[in-house]
Amino acid sequence: MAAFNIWPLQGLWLPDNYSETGRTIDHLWTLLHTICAVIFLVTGIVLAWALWRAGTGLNKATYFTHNTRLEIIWSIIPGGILVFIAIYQMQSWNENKLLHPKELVNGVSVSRPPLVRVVARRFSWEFHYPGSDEKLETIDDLYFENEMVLPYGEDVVLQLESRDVIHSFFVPKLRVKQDIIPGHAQMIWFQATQEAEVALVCAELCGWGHYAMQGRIKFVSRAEFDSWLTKQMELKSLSQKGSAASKGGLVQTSLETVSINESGQ
Ligand SMILES: [Cu+2]
Repeated sequence: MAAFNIWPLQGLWLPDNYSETGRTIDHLWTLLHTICAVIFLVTGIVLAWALWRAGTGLNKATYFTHNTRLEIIWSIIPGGILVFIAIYQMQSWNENKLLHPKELVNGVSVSRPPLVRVVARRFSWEFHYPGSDEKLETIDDLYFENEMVLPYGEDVVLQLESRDVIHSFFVPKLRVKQDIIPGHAQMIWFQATQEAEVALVCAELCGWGHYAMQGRIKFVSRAEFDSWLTKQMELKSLSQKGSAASKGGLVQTSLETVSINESGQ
């Protein structure tokens, strides 16, 4: 893996990145693997040198119980590296996990509410959008399965929940991975940089159908997103009016009304 940090292999390991904060995660990934590669090379060279010395017969075998100076050195160096990594990654951790995006409402800065409620269950993804009342978990929510449309170029907050066991919301091209614990609503956020279609998978072994727990996320412009959402609301109210069977229930409509420019991927 370390070899993938060295030209001409550099860039072949990680998938494309469409996330604003993904760059810092990729940078950390490269840094950590470079540190690992250096340690691997240095220990390999020392080991080869020790074997060569033993083979020449220059050294007789000796026995000693400990070497205080050596033990201090090999404790301080790895300890120092770990402390450096812990401090160096703090900004990235804050951006991705602690600093919930804010927005201004009537001049007051408040936490940005979730745009979609994502419910994981064995073995699929449910996506619930607020309906015309702009509130989640009400009767007019829109419901889709395994396909989600989101706007790019702005912070998107998602509310993750599980209906049954532990799942993990993993979008490699956004560098997002978050465990979902039953009974706990977990917020995540990210900002996509461009129009794209990316894969969503479950990264927590959740049963026999785990492999099939896959979804798609389409990123479109804010204008396209708004018109798509309005259209879905209209379709839902039409369907509720027209069908007694769907009274008070959830209606699943197609996402095919949103076109994605394939070259944007
Ligand atoms: Cu799973």
